[in-house]
Amino acid sequence: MAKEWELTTGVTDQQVDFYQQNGYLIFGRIFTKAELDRLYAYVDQMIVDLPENKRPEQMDTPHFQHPFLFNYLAHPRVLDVIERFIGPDIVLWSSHFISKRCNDGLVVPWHQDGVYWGNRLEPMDVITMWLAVDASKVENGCMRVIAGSHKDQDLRYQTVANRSENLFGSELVTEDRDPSKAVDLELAVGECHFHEAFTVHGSNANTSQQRRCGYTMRYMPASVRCNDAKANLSHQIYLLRGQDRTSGYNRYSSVPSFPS
Ligand SMILES: O=C(O)CCC(=O)C(=O)O
Repeated sequence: MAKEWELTTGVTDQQVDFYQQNGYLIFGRIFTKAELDRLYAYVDQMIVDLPENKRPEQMDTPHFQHPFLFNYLAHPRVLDVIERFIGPDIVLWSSHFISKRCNDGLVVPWHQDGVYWGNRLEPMDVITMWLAVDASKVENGCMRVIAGSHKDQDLRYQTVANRSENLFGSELVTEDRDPSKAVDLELAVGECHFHEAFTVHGSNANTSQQRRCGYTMRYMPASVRCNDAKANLSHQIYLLRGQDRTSGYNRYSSVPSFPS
């Protein structure tokens, strides 16, 4: 019989400890089935509406154009969980749908988000919640992590060999990752996992008949300074809970009104 749709609400001290030690954590469901079904239908339509030259792995910062997504990004149940990891002052850094079509979904090369983001954030302290809009399994290219790798911030990168098969253009060099510590983060639909800004992670191509769509929801403590405004980058960040702790350095956008 199929497992019931149960919500995981509290975060135990053991889970926080596991996350801190390993740089990732497989969690349960934070959204109800009705909530997830609504998101599923919404992102399905977004994919249908994509321009021909845009792949469904590339739906970066969709919340800038789709306030509806704040139903999920700013949901009190999500923020209660995030608060256990980063404290009560919570900023939305970014979000990204990475949907891999069946049979031709791209590889996500091994990388650390914090290296890609460079000096845009100081200190680099971001937690990503990865929400399974579809079931995410080895066969359809679930996310993989190298356990404990978040403690390594001096790893080396190279240009990927086959750019058209990869979502990003650079990847960790082979010598700087330990495949014996790779963990496949399989999830049922609606479940989520978390990873830290320097956790080495990636995912294989989707060679199965099942789509693999995940929603990355990224948060940072309000003490992290965002240098985007100084660098004339237009990326928007939102203070979702608590207070600014950068003495006014950060510029926050107002959370848009969104349909409940
Ligand atoms: O969806 C994936 O396979 C990779 C996700 C990722 O790179 C991220 O969440 O930072």
